[in-house]
Amino acid sequence: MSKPDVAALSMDPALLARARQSFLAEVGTEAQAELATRFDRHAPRLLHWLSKLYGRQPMFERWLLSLCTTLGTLARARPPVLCELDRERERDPDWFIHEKRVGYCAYVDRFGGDLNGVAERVDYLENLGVGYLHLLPFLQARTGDSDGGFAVASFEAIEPALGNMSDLEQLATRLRKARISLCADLVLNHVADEHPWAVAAMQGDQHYRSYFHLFSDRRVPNRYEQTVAQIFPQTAPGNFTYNDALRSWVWTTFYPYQWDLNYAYPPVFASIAFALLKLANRGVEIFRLDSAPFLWKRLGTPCTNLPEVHHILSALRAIVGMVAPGVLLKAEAIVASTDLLPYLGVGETLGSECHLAYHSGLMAASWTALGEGRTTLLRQLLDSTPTLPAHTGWMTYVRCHDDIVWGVLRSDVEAAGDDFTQRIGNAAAFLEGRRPGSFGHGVAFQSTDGNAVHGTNGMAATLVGLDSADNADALRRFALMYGLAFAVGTVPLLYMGDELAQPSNDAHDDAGLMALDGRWAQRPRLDLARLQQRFDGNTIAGKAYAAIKALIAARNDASFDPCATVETLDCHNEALLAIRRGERFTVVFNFSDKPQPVDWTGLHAGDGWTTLLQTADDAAIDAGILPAWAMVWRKKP
Ligand code: OTU
Repeated sequence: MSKPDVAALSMDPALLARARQSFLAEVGTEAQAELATRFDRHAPRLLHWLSKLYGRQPMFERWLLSLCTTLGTLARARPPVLCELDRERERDPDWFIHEKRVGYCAYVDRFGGDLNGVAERVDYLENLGVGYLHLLPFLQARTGDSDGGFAVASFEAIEPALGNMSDLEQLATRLRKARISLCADLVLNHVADEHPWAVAAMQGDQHYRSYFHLFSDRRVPNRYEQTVAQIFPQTAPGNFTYNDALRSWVWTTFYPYQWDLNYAYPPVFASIAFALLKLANRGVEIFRLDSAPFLWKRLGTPCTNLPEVHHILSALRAIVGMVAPGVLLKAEAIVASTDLLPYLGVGETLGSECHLAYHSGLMAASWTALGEGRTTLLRQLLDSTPTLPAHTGWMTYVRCHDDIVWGVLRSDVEAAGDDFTQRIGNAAAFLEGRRPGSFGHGVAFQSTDGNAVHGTNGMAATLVGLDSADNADALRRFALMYGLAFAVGTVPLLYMGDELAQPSNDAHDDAGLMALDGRWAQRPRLDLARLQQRFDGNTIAGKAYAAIKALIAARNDASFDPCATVETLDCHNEALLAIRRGERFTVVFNFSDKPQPVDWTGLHAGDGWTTLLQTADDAAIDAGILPAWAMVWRKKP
């Protein structure tokens, strides 16, 4: 697939020439050629989208030129080692795909205490086989509740309890030596009410008041509320919060202390772009664009996934291409599958949006399959997942710090002709231990009404029942869920503690947090006792650790082609899911509680194929039987 023709982009050539001058001003002759090439490659797209978004604003040209001047300054400030990385990755833009990197996601404090503590655990990650570390928000957060750091009070400082900027740089360097890319959250939809922009707005500064969506009375908010969904309907109902100092209602999609930024005001875009690039210059290699779907609002719409969101992301991508081309952008868009692909760039933003996106629908469908004991929805999801645009990939995962957001499946369930609340409500209730035969001990999130489905909380081990029973079935369910993520993802993501089968959080000192926000159930501290047990095959931790290591090893086998498209195969059995990835790699998963026959020849993975990984005894497999919740990875040598 080719990039959209630069000539087809609309912008004023005279303005482009002046922007080029601003960008290249004061660049030494040495760097000039390289930066000029990057400008010529990416700036037409930047100007195209920015003109579209902001071209009608007064002073647009002056703003744009000053933006380009600052981008030039940030490009010049980029440290030489990172410039080298940029060049390498420009030569090989698919590096993150064919290097078969496995991700790991953790809170800084819960994993290592602080940034230096994380640095001390780099060996652990290296030995595990991780090539990508996503640290949840570590920038300075507001005091008191901060939504786990997602209420950012400063983009320029580290949360004091976690360290400082120099610790961050050292950690990034240490990670890079181990070939682990550091991924950081860029919370770009909102800032904390303590952020200097919010404080200035409260002091009446007109410029900063424009950073937010403010309404003097309820008339307009009421109209928005008719079409905008609620993320935390119980703990933070509504999307607007009245603030006395502002004498206005302020848009707060999430918690009342998280103020949505107004991207219709150009300086917001510039401020966020600079924040991103400054962190990139400290060594952050990947940005998780938190809550990306919410960046643009329009009356009468759900105010998610609007076209302008994609224009903003495409403009950010162009900026990254100009200043820090080694950096990857990852969309956190927990949306219906049909709305998801555009985040990887399709149509007018083809090849120029995010490099990676979470496949949240697949994650939720895999839990549905486990809850239902059948794979129909999962297969439907996989079959309807469009082919990835070139140079992009899916992040696949089993659990994360958030709940399993069931709503992402609504349109798929309805397309299957089923009632969403009934079908998904049943699967969720099963995983939450509320159905006969349940093995899971998850907890419903944001819905006390037993008939409503919103989200489910819990660590993977707890949801598969590996918390209460050290049994082979539970372990197979655990491996099955991770097996799916590892078999179908471009970059599969491990969630901290899962490699040791840590159950949901039951720490007494977290009780307050959990009462406030149930998602803390899946945010335990790293269990050091389990960490010690990881090589002991007689412990649950040791078994889980071995299972994860085996998955990483199997992905590294030559038969596993990360560039190949995943296709499902027909098993004529709803309990099973079979996938093929390229010519040499096939996996069959049994999501049911009963053994199922498998016809390897019928799946064209019989003669001449060997087993790469299995979670059942040879005897059963040789007899053509896949035990309950087992999987077999086959390869053609
Ligand atoms: C993201 O969440 C983060 O992952 C959450 O931890 C934050 O609370 C939230 O943003 C606000 O910063 O925005 O696009 O439970 O999955 O809110 C989806 C719902 C998000 C989360 C959802 C998600």
